Amino acid sequence: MNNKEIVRASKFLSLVLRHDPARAGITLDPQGWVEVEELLSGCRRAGRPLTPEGLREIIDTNDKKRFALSPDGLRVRAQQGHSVRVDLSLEPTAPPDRLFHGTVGRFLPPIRREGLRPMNRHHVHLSPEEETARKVGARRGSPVVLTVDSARMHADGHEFRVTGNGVWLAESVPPEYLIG
Ligand code: HQG
Repeated sequence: MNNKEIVRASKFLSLVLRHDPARAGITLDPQGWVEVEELLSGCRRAGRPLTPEGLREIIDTNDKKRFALSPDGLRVRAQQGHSVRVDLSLEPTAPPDRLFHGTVGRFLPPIRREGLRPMNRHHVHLSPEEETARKVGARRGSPVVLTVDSARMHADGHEFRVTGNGVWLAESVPPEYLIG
């Protein structure tokens, strides 16, 4: 596949593995997994055919490692970003002292008021590097990076989890933990 085809197929996979499995006529198990064969036949039925090699290429080359194969190689899931309810079985983990969230200026008034909320996802997404957060914010306009005092949040009993591709998740970030 060329780069354009890979990006296009990867977007379709994000859609079915995170948000709308019915689009490919598949169902995800409670942990978000689907059999590779079921996914590939679903993609074919949906008019978006994908070979096993193509799927492998997407999993291996994806810039954010969005998808993961099960250890036995038979199942695949999205590593994060779901809007359908899934239990990724991630253990609470102590975060780095600071985490970053990228957003845009127009969201700042409600964020300052009520903190960061998961909106349509299940968690607030945070990153350990400022640069990554800047890119996340830039998807929506001129980016604003917020710094989260994750050390203090954690000390106060808030749980953090980290996905297989290094995204830190929190249920919310109350406004008092936003610095700067
Ligand atoms: C904002 C992509 C108003 C929040 C990225 C964000 C990321 C509030 C938007 C991942 C708010 C939600 C997640 C509040 C938060 N009032 N707005 N109280 N609290 N917001 O897309 O973090 O490419 O659900 O700042 O790279 O932008 O999909 O979250 O702007 O890792 O793999 O509400 O998605 O990854 O937007 O992005 P999103 P996000 P993938």
